[in-house]
Amino acid sequence: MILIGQFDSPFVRRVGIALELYALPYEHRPWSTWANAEELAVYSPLRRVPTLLLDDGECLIESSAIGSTARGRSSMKRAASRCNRVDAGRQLRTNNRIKMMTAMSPSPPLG
Ligand SMILES: N[C@@H](CCC(=O)N[C@@H](CS)C(=O)NCC(=O)O)C(=O)O
Repeated sequence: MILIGQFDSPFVRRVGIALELYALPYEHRPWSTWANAEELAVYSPLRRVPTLLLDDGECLIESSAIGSTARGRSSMKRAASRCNRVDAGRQLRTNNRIKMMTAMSPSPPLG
């Protein structure tokens, strides 16, 4: 899967965090809706991010729809897995990537 969009967008962050938490592997292309408008239009005619390209070539827009798809794929992956142990190393890497994404948020952290 390929996630298109920069993490300064709350919608892109939302999707990035979901993919991390669901442990779904993805490539990130931090394209700008302005600077990369023409490349983006190939996948997202409205030139909006987040845009998620699935491995079968399907292209999803709208963070809520992408989140639902990610949740569905995660459930399928877990069902297919014989062993569901928590991998502490992976959990730490996930936490660090999420921290990196949220550090790009222009608003101060809550709480
Ligand atoms: N409802 C959309 C909102 C996405 C959105 O507004 N993305 C902004 C970036 S934060 C965007 O692509 N703006 C460029 C434009 O609308 O031309 C979602 O949840 O994915």
